[in-house]
Amino acid sequence: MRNIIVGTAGHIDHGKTSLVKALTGIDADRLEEEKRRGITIDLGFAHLQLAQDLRIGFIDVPGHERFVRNMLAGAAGIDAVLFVIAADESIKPQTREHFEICRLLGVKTGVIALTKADLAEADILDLVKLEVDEFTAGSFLEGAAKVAVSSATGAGLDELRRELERMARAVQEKNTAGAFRLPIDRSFSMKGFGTVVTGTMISGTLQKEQEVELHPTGQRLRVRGIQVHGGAADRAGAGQRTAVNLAGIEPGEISRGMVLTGPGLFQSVTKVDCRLDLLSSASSGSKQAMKNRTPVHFHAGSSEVEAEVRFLDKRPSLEPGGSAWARIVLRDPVLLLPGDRFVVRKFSPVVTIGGGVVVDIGGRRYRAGDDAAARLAKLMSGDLKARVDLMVGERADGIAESELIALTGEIKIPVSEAIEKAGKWRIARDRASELRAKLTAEVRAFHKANPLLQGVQKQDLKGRLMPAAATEVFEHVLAGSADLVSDADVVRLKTHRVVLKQDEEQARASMERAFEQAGLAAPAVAEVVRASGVEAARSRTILQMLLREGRLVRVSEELVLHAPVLAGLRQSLAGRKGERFGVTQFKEWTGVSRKYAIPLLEYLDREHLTRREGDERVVI
Ligand SMILES: Nc1nc2c(ncn2[C@@H]2O[C@H](COP(=O)(O)OP(=O)(O)O)[C@@H](O)[C@H]2O)c(=O)[nH]1
Ligand SMILES: [Mg+2]
Repeated sequence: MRNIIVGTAGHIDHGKTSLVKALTGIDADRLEEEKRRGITIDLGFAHLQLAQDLRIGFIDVPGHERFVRNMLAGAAGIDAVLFVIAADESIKPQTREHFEICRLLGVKTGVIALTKADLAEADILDLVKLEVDEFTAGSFLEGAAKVAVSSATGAGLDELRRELERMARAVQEKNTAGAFRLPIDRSFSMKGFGTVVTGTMISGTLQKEQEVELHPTGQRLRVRGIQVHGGAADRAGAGQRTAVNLAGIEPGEISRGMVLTGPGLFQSVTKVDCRLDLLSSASSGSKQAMKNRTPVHFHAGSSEVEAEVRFLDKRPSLEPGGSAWARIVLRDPVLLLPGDRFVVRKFSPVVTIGGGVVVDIGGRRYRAGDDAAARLAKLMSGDLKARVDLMVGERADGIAESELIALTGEIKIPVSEAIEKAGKWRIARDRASELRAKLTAEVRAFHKANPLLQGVQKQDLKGRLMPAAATEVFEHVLAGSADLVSDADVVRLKTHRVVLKQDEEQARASMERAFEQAGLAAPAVAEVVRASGVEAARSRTILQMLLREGRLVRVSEELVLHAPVLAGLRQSLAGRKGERFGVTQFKEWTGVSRKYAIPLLEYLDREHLTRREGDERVVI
């Protein structure tokens, strides 16, 4: 099933609502006040099954200049426009304003309905057609079908349906495979259901019972039920008008402009870097250049928020008809993603003056000398891979995949030659190489300063060169090094061997001999260090080496034994399996004093060679 959203547009009283009713049988003026006053105030909705595999959802918008903000909330989600111009009135102010809004929002196609054809003579109709051609020349509506219709007589409706179908089959559908996103345009309470919100699903799919996140509040909510174009459904997809019954929230807590997404993916932002286009003075009626820090009303999706425009290309102002790179600072956070279109309106009088496309939501802090314009131009024109490459390249310690998803709005982050994958992180290949070179240099310097040590403690190394990096990234960079190896917590050069100088070799031999000759009645460590023949620091390092290599074994804080001596003790115990003995007996067997016997026995217990049972022990 193809689902296409078509919005009406055009001046008030030109017959938009009547035409939607004539096409669908549905009166989109749903409010009591609308019916009483006979004008559209807020968005209305209708749908039309044009063919078995093609459904159009209509969003009927108000034409009155006072309700353009409501029109904007609906127009943001449309795929195509049903552009309404009354044959007896031709082009009027909101014809122009709605047309400009459609352009700014990036609407790509449409059908032009010349309504109230029953009220216009043939020659007038021809004149209007000429005016419309001139008006739409060079725009997305150039060459669009123009159909003269009358909702009063039904004339032209069949042709209009055919043109709508042709257009709906040609237009690109919304992406159901993308990240789920539903800008909310209504929230109300329904008897027996509770809170219901509606909106045009602009991307992805939604399942019943799924968890969703409400933006900008961040609340996690459960989808209790779904309706698509008025009928209950288990799921809804991009391009469908969707009503969602939400558990766990009051309707008053939700308002137009909020957005539902999948949980934990995105964040609302207050800083939006964008390409801003100002309308020409002819189409905006505004002859003034826009100054830096101009306050505006910012409209995107179904949201509207006060904002301030700050130029990023160092210009003092922007002339009507011009374009600039700008950061728009929003008074309240809004869920926006790159590629989203927006419209800005002036404060007073409130008229549409421009709009554009969101390029970056990262809120990067540009420094003096940064070329923000060049960076944004790259982000705007690049494909996803190029954009990801740029974003990863900007992070010295790499960037989490989840952040790339949040910054791009894309669930599948592509891999590229320029990037290394480090678990759930990405880091630029160049940067990883640079870090590896730095790590190698650091470890080499360490070896030079500490020739008797095996290597650098891993945590020290990270602290020195990649203090803010995720462990995953550090480990990845380390593992990818051709020169470094890490044994447990120590990192060393692959080529590093501890080489002793002659006096150190002698000290090593004499220390080992001291322990060997003393047997179980081992000498005090401090005494051996002192008698080694080299100064204490080196001597202690040599002792560490002997321990690390297993030539010596630390039995307790004070007691270090020569390994073969300890092996001998193990062997003699092996011949006494099952025997019970006391401390006195152990002293007799081994010939050591109590001072040695106690730590030795505790060591044997720990090693599971003996088991303590009251005052006695059993050889296991
Ligand atoms: N004669 C005639 N009147 C129409 C036609 N379409 C709409 N109208 C009338 O024009 C007025 C405005 O129509 P409406 O659909 O509310 O205009 P909207 O403001 O663009 O939605 C209403 O009184 C309609 O009855 C038409 O094709 N022929
Ligand atoms: Mg209307």
